[in-house]
Amino acid sequence: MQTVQPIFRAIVGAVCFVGTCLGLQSQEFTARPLAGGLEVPWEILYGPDAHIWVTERPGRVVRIDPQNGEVKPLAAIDEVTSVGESGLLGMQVLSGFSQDLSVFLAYTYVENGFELKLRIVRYTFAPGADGEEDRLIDPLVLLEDIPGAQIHDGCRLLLSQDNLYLFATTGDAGSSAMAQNLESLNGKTLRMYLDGSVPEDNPFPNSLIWSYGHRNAQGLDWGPNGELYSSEHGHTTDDEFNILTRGGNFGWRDVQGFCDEPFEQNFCDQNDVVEPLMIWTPTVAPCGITYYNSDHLPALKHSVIMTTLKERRLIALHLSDDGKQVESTTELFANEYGRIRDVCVSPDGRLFFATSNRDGRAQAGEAHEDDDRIMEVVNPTSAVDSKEPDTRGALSLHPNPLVSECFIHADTPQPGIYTLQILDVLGRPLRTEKIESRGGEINWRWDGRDDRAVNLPRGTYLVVIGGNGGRLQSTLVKH
Ligand SMILES: [Ca+2]
Ligand SMILES: [Ca+2]
Ligand SMILES: [Ca+2]
Repeated sequence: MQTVQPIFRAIVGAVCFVGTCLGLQSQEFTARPLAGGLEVPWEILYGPDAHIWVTERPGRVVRIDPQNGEVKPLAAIDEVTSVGESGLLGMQVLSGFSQDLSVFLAYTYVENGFELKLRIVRYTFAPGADGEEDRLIDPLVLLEDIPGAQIHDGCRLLLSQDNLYLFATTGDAGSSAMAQNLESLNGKTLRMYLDGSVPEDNPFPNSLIWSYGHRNAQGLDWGPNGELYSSEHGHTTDDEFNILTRGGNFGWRDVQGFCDEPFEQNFCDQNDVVEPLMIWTPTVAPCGITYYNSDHLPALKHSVIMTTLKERRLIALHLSDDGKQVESTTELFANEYGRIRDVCVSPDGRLFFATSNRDGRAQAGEAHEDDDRIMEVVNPTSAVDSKEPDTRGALSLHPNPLVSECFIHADTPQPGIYTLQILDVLGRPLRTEKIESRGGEINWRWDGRDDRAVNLPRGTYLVVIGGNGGRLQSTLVKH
């Protein structure tokens, strides 16, 4: 059994139990609507095309321009059956830069007229030529026939950090005994190759199961040191925040939350149950999560942002330096926007969340005419105001798109040394330069290469210039 520091448990459990969590005040933050008129946006993620990709539970995929909120339909998946909590759920987008985009979708469908099942499919993104619409084509079924239900279908998807594996959470589909049954794929975290086959180094031979003993996990993201964080719905008590470990037994249905009841202790000792980092009783209904580590919203740096449906707020879980514990929490937007389903972060640290007021669970009067919405978190104390990025007119890139080189010009109010970085779409620095501002200007020619002088493939990049209290940024496309 993995243990949790008893003192930590008492502090966090007790303090959050009465709703007065440690940490920062939520009044610092406001939110602005980016796009509305959606229908139960379930997954939102920041795509390699610098758009927010959205699944809507009835079966649609749309993309949203984060600059102006324009909603661009991409696909309607006819096979989706959406009843209760089921429908089109998780999504991941894999950018191969010089290759096609792969789009992974998880959804429920009906077989034999009445059997609800879960399927994971990989599509190819086909850019529209000559004014045609972009499309998703060539569906390849990676996994199907997982028993579904109107409740507890999972299914959050997450690519591994090396883009070799796909992780998926499955719910117990209302059959709680399945969670401890290693012959069943319900109530599990699954790990597969990108063609759906079983990795040889999975913990159980010839099985997609990565971890088990889950009730219905709907949040999944990577931490700073490769931790696989997950949020999970509890029954009437014990919503959980976990670090998923290879082959780990997370207890459901025999154990809820910590191994702290006499009837749980025996099972925990015999089954090496992994305890959560944190629990919520009464339950909050946790859903999508994302690890946040940007200076754009400095008060949220190095935290996991967790959405909640029932509690209708975001909860920032501030992590210890090693990412292995939650040290304090900040609650944002309590009851201001209704049910909150998912979050995503742009490479430059803009934080977006999706409301879920049309999911059939909202209270009377809670679903407004323009629900559901994508909102952006705005921190008035932040140096960069999301409504009016200070990039316009101050940073120019020419030509953009570039083929071989690009001239980067910036007006800098302060003299001094600045750091110029070329980042990939995941925010990873590829090229870093220290540049002096002369006469209030920076001029630099980028040759399309990274720090190792390797010519970078075509794709979307981010140019960021920071220093002396300012920050400029802009998106650059390399052809
Ligand atoms: Ca997300
Ligand atoms: Ca558990
Ligand atoms: Ca317990």
